[in-house]
Order: sequence, then C-alpha cells, then structure tokens
Amino acid sequence: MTTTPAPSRHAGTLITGANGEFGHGLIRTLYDAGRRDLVALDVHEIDASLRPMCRDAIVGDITDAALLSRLHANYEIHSIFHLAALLSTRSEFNPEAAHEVNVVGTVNLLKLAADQAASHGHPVRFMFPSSIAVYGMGGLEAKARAGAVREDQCLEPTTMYGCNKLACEHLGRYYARHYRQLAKDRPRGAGRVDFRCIRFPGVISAFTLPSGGTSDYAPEMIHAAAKSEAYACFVREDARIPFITMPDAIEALLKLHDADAKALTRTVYNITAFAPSAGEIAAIVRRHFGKAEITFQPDVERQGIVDSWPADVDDSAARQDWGFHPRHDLNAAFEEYLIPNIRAKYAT
Ligand code: AKB
Repeated sequence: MTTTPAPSRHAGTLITGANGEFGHGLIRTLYDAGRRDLVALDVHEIDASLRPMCRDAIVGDITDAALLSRLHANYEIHSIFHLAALLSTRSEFNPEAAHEVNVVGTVNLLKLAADQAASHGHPVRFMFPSSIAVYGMGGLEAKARAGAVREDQCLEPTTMYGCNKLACEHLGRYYARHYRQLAKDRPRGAGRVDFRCIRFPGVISAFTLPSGGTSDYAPEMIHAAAKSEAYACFVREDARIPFITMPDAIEALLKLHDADAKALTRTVYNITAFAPSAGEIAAIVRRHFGKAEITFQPDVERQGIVDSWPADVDDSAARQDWGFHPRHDLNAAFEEYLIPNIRAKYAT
C-alpha cells in the first residue's frame, strides 16, 4: 500500500526491538526488498551495519508513552513489526519488569496503532511475534500424548513470558475488533488495527545469537562448535521442541503481513519447520564439526520450562490460509543455511 503522508509527517514502518536477532534479519530483508521507510526503535543503539538501512533509528523504550506520542506526531505509520520483548529465561528473574515491557509496552504500541489508523483512515498492520511459550503441556507424559498441538489447545503457560504473550494475543484481538466499543467515536470503517500474530518456535540464526531465551540451547550449541568451544547443553538429550531458521521465520512474518485479510480465518497462527531432540541436534553438529565437545548438563528449572512447551505444533492453518511453507527442513537448515554461513562467519 503506498500513500502520501500529510506534509507534516513522514511515512514510516515501525520496527521495535530493531537491534535484536529478529530485527537484524527483518531490517535487512525489508531493505533488500526496497523499503526505505524503516523506523528502527530499540533501547540500545542500533548496530552500525543496520543504520544505513533505516530512515530513522531511535533509542527509546516502548514503555515510554511520551516517546510513542512523539512517534505519532512525526510519522504516518501503516505497519508495525513489534519485536521488542524480554524472553522466557530473562523474564523469570524479574517477572514484573517482563510484564511492563512485554504487556504494557505492547498496549502502548497497540494504542499508537489505533491512533494512527484513526488519524490517516487506513488499517495499521500490527505484526506480533507470539511464542510456543503460551502452551503449558502439563507434564512429559501429556506432552508426548499431545504431539503437535493446535492453536486452541493446552494454553496454560508456566512462564511470565508465556503469560505475557498469551495476554498480548487477546489484547491484539481486542484492539482489532472491540476497541472502545461503547464510545461514540469508536473506530469505524477501514481505520482500525489489523492485528496479525505468529506463535514462533525456537528460531535459529546463522548470523546472530539469541539472549535470554530457553530455546537458546540449539543456536548456542551450533555456534559453540563452529568456534571450537566446548558446550554444556542445559537441557536433556531427549528434550524436544519445534524450531525454524531465521530466514524462514522472517519470510513467514512478511507473508502473513502481505496476506489478504479475507483469507485469514484467525489472528494467531502456529508455524514450525522441524522438531529435533537436543541429542539429534548434537549428532548433526558432531557430523559437521568432528571435534565438537558437547555435553549435557541439564539445568532443572530451564529444563522444566522446555518440558512445558510442546514437542511440535500443528501449523496447517498457516499453510492453508496464507501459504506458509518453510524452505528449510532439518537437513536443509544445516546443509544449506547454518553450516555454510556459520563457517564463513567464524572463518573471518
Ligand atoms: C525463548 O526461548 O524464550 C524464545 C521463544 C521460544 O519464544 N526463543
């Protein structure tokens, strides 16, 4: 959609958490696709490598409502990619801070989206990365019985991060369909929030390492082997959750963003690409890095979080509604994406 913003405001696609793992990949992908309206927002200075790809780069906090009001005044926003979050492990050390960032910050952004839609009269696509952390499998036997869970199953998260993400899924639906429903000036017509959400599995990048997540063991193991560093895996060998490569994760987010609203039967979608055990990942890593020193030293509490997440998810709705189709299965993830790029990354 191209519109000419009012002279007083600049066209902007807002990306929060821009300096994070997902932000790096998304900004590069959007820039390479020709986008020149990227407004990066992060609590940290954006990497120098990303700065030239952004129209503006703002250091700020999504919990700062005054900052978001200034964004409303300066930009005409039609898409928001809200990537900023405190992940599952980090959130358990300060759950209240996690709530502030993950929920209050998201409400601030949903309000910005609602104000923007009302001001320019077009939908604001609000892309929200939820997580498999919203699931709570209720024990290893139940996890094994459940297999690949659908979006409406087992929604009893055991982490603050999972509770936050589930709450934001409902809040996004509220802002999209019921916002200020009793007010005389409630949103009408096209000027509404168009909330679209993907529940991401663990995401593995060849170029960046995650921080503060509980699915981090997979990328940490791979990158450690490439750096010839010993790795003590904090989950058991039989720990199993779904994963996807970063390129497929970004492609999915953009595919959902671009999908025709009439084709969408839901606001929240599962996606997955492969669901290996930690031991299966280690075996592949050892095949590529013969001297890899990988041991398994489970952290009981972090293992408990991974055990509460599903072994796999049913992503048939995403495949049917908007053509989700990951390029990388487990073998291709390593052979075509991870190994060649990680070797190159650490060779220089
Ligand atoms: C985490 O481990 O917290 C995230 C996630 C699975 O949402 N990577």
